[in-house]
Amino acid sequence: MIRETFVASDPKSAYDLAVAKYGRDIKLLSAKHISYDDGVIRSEITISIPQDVFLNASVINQSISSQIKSLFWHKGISKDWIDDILAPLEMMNSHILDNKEELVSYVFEEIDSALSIQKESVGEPKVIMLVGPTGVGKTTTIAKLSCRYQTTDRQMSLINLDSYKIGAFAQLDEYAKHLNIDHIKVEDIELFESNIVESNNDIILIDTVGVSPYDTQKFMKILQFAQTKIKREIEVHLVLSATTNRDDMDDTLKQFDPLDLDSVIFTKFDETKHFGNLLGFLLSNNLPMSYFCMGQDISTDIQLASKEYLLESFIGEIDYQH
Ligand SMILES: Nc1nc2c(ncn2[C@@H]2O[C@H](COP(=O)(O)OP(=O)(O)OP(=O)(O)O)[C@@H](O)[C@H]2O)c(=O)[nH]1
Ligand SMILES: [Mg+2]
Repeated sequence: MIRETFVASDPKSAYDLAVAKYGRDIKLLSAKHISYDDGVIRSEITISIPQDVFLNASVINQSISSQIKSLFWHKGISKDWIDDILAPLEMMNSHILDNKEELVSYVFEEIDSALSIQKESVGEPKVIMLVGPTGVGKTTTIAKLSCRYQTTDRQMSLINLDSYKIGAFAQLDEYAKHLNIDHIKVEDIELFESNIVESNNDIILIDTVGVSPYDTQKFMKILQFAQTKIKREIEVHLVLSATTNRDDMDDTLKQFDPLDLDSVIFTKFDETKHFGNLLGFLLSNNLPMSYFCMGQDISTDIQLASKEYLLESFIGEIDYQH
């Protein structure tokens, strides 16, 4: 039980104040008249409030901006980020802070301008390496990108650096044969470099072994490949599943950050309806996103990352009317 004291000119008025704040589920514990320093005698009552009633009332009595802040925190946007974007409004004591609807649209506009997209240049030569934890869909996404880039006249080939997982080569080779693209397995760094440097292919896609955020040994091997000193620049994209929780996304990023990541590709959009974690992750880490994948079909289930798509999916999660 939580206790609170109310003061008014008479006991009934003091009790009415308590009811106005907490409703009728309160219990009167004591009532007394007290002579105050200004010489006036007032009535002071003490009530007890059930915990759930107290918590509900605290939410209702919060300022609109606190309510909206906690709404976004609960959906995965970090406290620091939301505090920072509301700080200028609070400093100006802006009227936007008094209107839930306006405040929510303000936050959405800020999210929209903070997100960044890595532009796709389909027709340009490039070397792309996908990295990420196990099972997030790296190999499937390599196949999806091959399909996508096949629409250009560029020559393309695949390099497979996954010599760890049994059947890894066969998995990608199946797609490569289907798409009629060269596919080789490479284990040492010299062969890797010469393959890229001597290749006549404009587009080279590199698949890698899945690395848990805590497996330093496997990560060091990928780092060696990603940081080879060859003339052609290697774009490195981190692949994450949209279903991953925020702490694991953060640990994964910590692991892969030394690779100087170009963007994040999110897979398995079709397996979740909750995008707050993902959005909070992007906002806090200032990372561009490049593609969204939403299924297992390599010819259809990939699209360019889109702020609108993400925000429209997220907006449904923000119920600010209650
Ligand atoms: N629902 C859904 N499944 C996906 C998506 N992308 C990949 N998958 C599935 O996820 C599973 C793992 O995909 P892989 O491409 O083998 O994942 P990986 O990251 O290469 O895995 P490792 O090489 O073992 O680290 C397969 O069953 C894929 O069909 C997606 O966008 N949506
Ligand atoms: Mg794989």
